[in-house]
Order: sequence, then C-alpha cells, then structure tokens
Amino acid sequence: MKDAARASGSICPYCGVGCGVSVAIEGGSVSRIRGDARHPANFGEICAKAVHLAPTIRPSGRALYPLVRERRGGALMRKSWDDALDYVARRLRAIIASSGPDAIAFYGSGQLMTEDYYVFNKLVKGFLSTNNFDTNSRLCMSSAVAAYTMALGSDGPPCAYADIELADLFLIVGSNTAWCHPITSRRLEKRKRADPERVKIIVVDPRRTETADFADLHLPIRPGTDIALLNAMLSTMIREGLIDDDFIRQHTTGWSAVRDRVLEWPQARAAQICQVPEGEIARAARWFGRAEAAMTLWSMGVNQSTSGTAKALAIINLHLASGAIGRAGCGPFSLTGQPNAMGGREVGGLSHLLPGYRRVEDSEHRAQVAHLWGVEPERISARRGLSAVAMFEGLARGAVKAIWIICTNPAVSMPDLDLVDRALRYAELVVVQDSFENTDTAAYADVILPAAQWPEKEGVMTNSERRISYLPRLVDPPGEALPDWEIAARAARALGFSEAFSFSSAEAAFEEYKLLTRGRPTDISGLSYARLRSGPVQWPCPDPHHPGTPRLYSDYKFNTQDGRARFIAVDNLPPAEMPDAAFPLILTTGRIRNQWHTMTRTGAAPALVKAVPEPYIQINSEDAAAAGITDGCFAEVRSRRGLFVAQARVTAEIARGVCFIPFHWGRQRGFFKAANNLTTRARDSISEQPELKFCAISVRRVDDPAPSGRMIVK
Ligand SMILES: Nc1nc2c(c(=O)[nH]1)N[C@H]1C(S)=C(S)[C@@H](COP(=O)(O)OP(=O)(O)OC[C@H]3O[C@@H](n4cnc5c(=O)[nH]c(N)nc54)[C@H](O)[C@@H]3O)O[C@H]1N2
Ligand SMILES: Nc1nc2c(c(=O)[nH]1)N[C@H]1C(S)=C(S)[C@@H](COP(=O)(O)OP(=O)(O)OC[C@H]3O[C@@H](n4cnc5c(=O)[nH]c(N)nc54)[C@H](O)[C@@H]3O)O[C@H]1N2
Ligand code: SF4
Ligand SMILES: [Mo]
Repeated sequence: MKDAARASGSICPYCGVGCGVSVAIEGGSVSRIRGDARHPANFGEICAKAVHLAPTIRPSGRALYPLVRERRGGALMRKSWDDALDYVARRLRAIIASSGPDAIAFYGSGQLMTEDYYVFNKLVKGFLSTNNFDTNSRLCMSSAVAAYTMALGSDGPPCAYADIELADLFLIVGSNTAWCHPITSRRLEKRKRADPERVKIIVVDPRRTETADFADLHLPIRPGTDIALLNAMLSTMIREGLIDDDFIRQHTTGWSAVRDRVLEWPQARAAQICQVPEGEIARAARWFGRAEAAMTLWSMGVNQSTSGTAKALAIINLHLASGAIGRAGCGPFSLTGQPNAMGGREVGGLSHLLPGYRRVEDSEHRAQVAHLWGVEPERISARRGLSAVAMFEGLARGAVKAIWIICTNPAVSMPDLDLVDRALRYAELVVVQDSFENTDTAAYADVILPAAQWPEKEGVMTNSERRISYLPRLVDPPGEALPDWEIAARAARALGFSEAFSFSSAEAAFEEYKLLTRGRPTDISGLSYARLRSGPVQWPCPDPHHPGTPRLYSDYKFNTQDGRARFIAVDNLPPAEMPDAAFPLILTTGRIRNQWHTMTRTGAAPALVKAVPEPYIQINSEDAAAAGITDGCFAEVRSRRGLFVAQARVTAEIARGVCFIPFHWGRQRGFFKAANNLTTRARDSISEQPELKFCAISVRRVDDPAPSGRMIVK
C-alpha cells in the first residue's frame, strides 16, 4: 500500500501571529503544510513562508552530532553527547571557579519553546547563580515589555486578534504588518473591506510599505520622531475635547503631568520635526479621538530605538486618555515578532526577569522561585544580568569569558558586527546550539550542539495575543540532534544538578513551570498538554474549567499596587547618532516578505529566494540623484562602524534622507558584509534595546563590483 500522508495539527514556527497549521507527513518527513481552519489566529489562512516550510526542514547543513574543538585553530571533532557536555561542564566550572559566575553568559531566542526556555533559565539563574541569561527578544520586544510594565503594572499585550473585527480605527506604528504579520494584516484588510466608510487605518512609517498601501492615511514621518507625532495627537485630542475624563479620573494616575507635557506639542511643532503636514496630524488625532474602538498595532519601528520605551509609553498614553483599553476592539497591541517571544517573557527569559513576570531585583520574587526550585534564596543573584549587547561588550572586554548561544545567529543579527566578531574571537569558550552547523555564528564555535528543530520536538508557544498552542513532535530529528530543553537538562546533570534536572519529557518541564505561574498575571494552572491538544488557550487560565482570557483589564483593574494605570510623560529625544556632513543620510533596517531573519531556513526554499535573491538598499530618488546613483547600480554604504555593498533601488516610496536595507544576508551567504556591520549598538536606557532602526550613513556609487555585489573591497 502507498505510504499515505498523515496530517497533524501544530503551529507555524515563524512569526508571532502563531497560525495553526496542519502538517502532512509522508515517509517520515513533512510533505505539505496547510492552514488549520479551526485555529483562532488564522482560521485556515497561511502565508508563503509557511507554505514553503517543507524544503527548509531537511536541507543540507544540519548539525547532526556534537562537535568539539579543544584547541583554537584545531579542527572540530565529533564527540558523544556525554563527552561533549562533560567538556562544556568542565570548562564552565573552571571559569566560574577563577572568575565567578558572572563570567559566563547564555544568549537564547524567542524561537525556543517555553519548556526549552524554562529549563535553561532554571539552570542559569537558579543553579549557576548568574542572571546572565538574555535573548534576542532584547533586540525585539524589550521596549514593549518595559512600557507595559511601567504603565499597566505588568507585561502582557491586553488585546486579542478577535478585537480586530470589533475595532473601527487602526493606528499602525512602525510595523510593516503586510509583510511581517501577513495573516493579521489580511484580517485587518478584511475588516476594512467589511465597513469601508467607518473603519479607518493610519500607518506611520517612513517608507510607503505594502501596509501603507491599504491605509486611509499614511504618515511618512522622519525616523525617530514618533513621540512628537503621538504627543501632538494627544494634545489635539485634549484641545478638541476628545478624551475620556471619567476613565482618566477613575482608573489612572499621572494625567496632569502628561497633559502639561503634550500641550507643549502643538501640531505645528510636531509637523516640523516629523516632516508631515500639520493637517494630517490633526486628521489622525480626530479619527483616533472620535473612534468608538481604537487599536494601535506596533512593532520594530517603535521598539528598536533609544526612545523605544518612551515611544511605547506615548502609545499607551493615547489609549489611557481615550479609555481605549479593556474594551472590545480597543487597546495598545504590541505585535510580537518570533513565535514564542511571549513565552520567553512569561518564563522570565530576559536577564532582569524570573518566571511568572517576576523580577530578579525583588527579594520576595526570588524567594518564591528559589522555594520552588529547592534552592536557598541567596542562590539566585539579586543583580540584573547582562542584556544581549552588553554580553558581547563584556566578552570583547574580557569581563565575560564564556558564551552559550542557543537558537539565534548573532553574527548576522546583532548590531555593530565588528563588536560581535571581536567578542566571539576573544571569548575563551563559545558554545553554539543550533539546528544548522553552517551559520555565521557557528564559524566561531568551540562546541556545536545539534538541536532538533520544528517539528522534531514537542512543546508550547505563546503568540502575540497570549494564546498558548501545543506543538507535537511529528518527525524524528536527524543524526543525534536533541530538543533544546533536553540539551539543557543533560548539561545541568553534567554540571552536577541531577535531581533538579531529572525531567524525562517536555511535559514534565511544562508541569513544573506551571507551578510558578499560580497567582501571577500569567497564571496557566488550568492548562495541560492534554487540554492544549484539543485547542489553544489565552492566558490567564487559572483553573481547568476556566475558558481562558481574550482581553486583559476588562474590569479596569490594572496590575499596579493601587489598581490604576499610570500615565507617564515622555518627550521626543533625538536618536543616538544623527546625520552630519560626513554621514548625511539615515539608515533604517528591517525585513522583506519572504525571508526569515538570517535565512538558515527560508534561504533553503527556492520559491522564497527567487524574488529577492540578494541584498539591496532602498534610497529616495532625490538622494540617489545627489549621490550619482541610478536604479540597479551598486552602492557602497558606509557608517562609522563599517561598510556594505548592495544594489540600489531608487524610489519615491521612502522619505527623503532615509535609506532602508533588509538585514537578512550574512557572510555565509557569500556577501562581503552584512547590514549589521553598519548599525549602532546604542540602546534605550530603560529597556536596553538597541537602535537597529537608526544610524547615520553615506552612500556612493561603485562601478566595479564583482557580480552580485560580492565585491572585494580593500
Ligand atoms: N517576512 C518576515 N516576517 C517576519 C520576520 C522576518 O524576518 N521576515 N521576523 C519576525 C520578527 S522577529 C519581528 S520582530 C517582526 C518585525 O516586524 P516589523 O516591525 O513590521 O518589521 P521591520 O521591517 O523590522 O520594521 C517595520 C517598519 O518600521 C519602519 N520604521 C523604521 N524606523 C521607524 C521609525 O522611527 N518610526 C516608525 N514609525 N517606523 C519606522 C520601517 O520602515 C519598517 O517598515 O516580524 C516578524 N515577521
Ligand atoms: N539590522 C537589524 N538587525 C536585527 C533586526 C532588525 O530589524 N534590523 N531585528 C532583530 C530582531 S527583532 C530579531 S528577533 C533578531 C533575529 O535574529 P536571529 O535570532 O539571529 O535570527 P534567526 O535567523 O531566526 O536565528 C535563529 C537561529 O536558530 C536556529 N534554529 C532554528 N530552529 C531551532 C531550534 O529549534 N533550536 C535551535 N537551537 N536552533 C534553531 C536557526 O538555524 C538560526 O541559526 O534579529 C535582530 N536583528
Ligand atoms: S503569518 Fe506568521 S505564523 Fe502565520 S503562516 Fe505566516 S509566518 Fe506563519
Ligand atoms: Mo524580532
């Protein structure tokens, strides 16, 4: 009999929309992906990245066996898991003995499953006594985390996707939803089509993106000036009586300071700074203020900024002032990038957090977690650990001596890649735990640990709307690759912590983590693998009969001590590195529709590579003319940190003075340098999120590149 395809439910492993998929398995491998019509994130729809998942799962280059290079300059040698992990344990113990626990660091990822995150976090913070466990979510979500926590008392996007069908105003700030959250975007477009007169969409983005194409109003602001715009919108709403005085009085604190601050931002002042017409700011403010249900969707154009936290606070201020939160169709909604960025936050996967939205600096929180982990409270350090970029600075300085990198490719995705290069060369020990052994980061590894990837392991992930889905293991990992949680547990046992890390399954790790959520905002006491197998649930879900929580704060009780939301006054500050005579243009960076980050997976799907095979720089026609650049010619792009060559796309679809480069291509793809050789590691002082969306550059035409920009520049 022919080997018939068997289909199982899971979720897509790419973006934070968290679409349900049905995965057909034939002959032990994935043959086809379809949308799951019952999953409430997508109701059957999926985007091209998911359609073309099959060819990305078993391409060449997979990490198959543990490899160890015992001597720098020597070859990587195949080892057994036990030998490789004993080697790592011995090296880590020696570094801790000579330099203390803060000399080691772990750098994880929002693409890990909750169980993976949990076991690593427990090992590092509970048993190795350092809080140096941070993740790429620091480059992604940390400004949103900080703003939610400051204004609402805890992290956690309050909205549900179902609110999209109930909203009549969408303010989309710094998010190219059409390319980066395609299914959410389709839902929005459908909402607009269903009631075109009433529903209004405003897009704030220096580029005319495909998202801007379906907007009623596109504000192509100068990058970094969002706060001027948002403050001016609120100031207009105050002057025109479009705020909700009752809500402000009953449910918030701090209004008068915000009112006074935003009144310093008349439209004319903002218009000049943002470089958009005054009348359009007024129009946006009136639409927002008069809407019955207003939603703001934001992502990296807001978060990846030295003012990222303040920008997100300015968004939340708009919602608190108009009472657009906790109600149907309302709320400040941070769209998460990675499939489990949310789960990472819940398990305390940032270096200042502990599981259940607890903080390392809070002695009561440390005591609660230590109790459950069966360690003395003093075992958990009271000091914030290093944030992502600071870890690499520490390595380059010699203060940090070992780094264990899990499920992320910082040699392409970190800002200021020369720093990353120095850091990884100076490090005494670099462990890379990845599904692929040919990444830019793996080139620096002393130890490569082969990880199972989707759908070779089971676990749970939380999407942007706090919805937890279960992902089953559907195929066997190749070679000796193991699930990430299991690598962490085996490493912990090699380090001598056998009892606390005796987990025999992902489910056992999930059950233990669950205990740490009881009574917390993220309470999932009511969930189990068995329940999740029959459908995803939005947290909090405190008991087995609880249906889950579509919308937070519907009782207007916020997670602050007095139960009120906090207004926080913010001002527009310039980005860290402004253009000048030597570097006259602004560089912003981001994504294209069909590639995922550093391309280790989507780069293996021919259908996804075809349309955009190489990096490019998008440049405004007038800037291009001034630099002698014509469409299709090669441009050399310089910043204070490096140089990059790409083909020019000359266009009027980007604001004058601004250029855009997608950051997907690294050196392993054959290119001279990556976009992040140009970017700055300046970061937000509260969230420590780096300013990946703004640095100063110069561009010039080059006439003699080798084909495809793979030129050798002296
Ligand atoms: N196809 C695809 N989808 C993805 C990903 C991917 O790699 N590929 N990655 C996922 C991840 S992890 C993330 S975090 C999300 C990111 O999703 P998005 O944030 O939507 O994507 P980006 O392209 O990084 O940036 C969004 C927009 O911010 C604009 N921008 C730049 N500076 C400013 C500014 O100062 N103000 C404003 N208002 N806008 C500005 C840029 O022009 C850009 O269009 O996408 C997720 N989805
Ligand atoms: N200039 C610029 N830089 C940026 C951004 C930007 O907008 N501009 N955005 C930033 C943002 S928001 C993000 S989220 C980051 C993303 O940056 P990265 O995290 O570096 O991106 P990925 O390519 O997704 O890296 C994931 C790695 O994990 C591996 N992998 C896949 N599945 C598994 C698994 O199950 N287990 C293990 N162990 N490994 C696995 C993949 O092969 C890959 O090497 O980039 C950041 N960098
Ligand atoms: S929208 Fe995101 S989660 Fe949904 S199919 Fe596309 S990449 Fe996957
Ligand atoms: Mo991200």
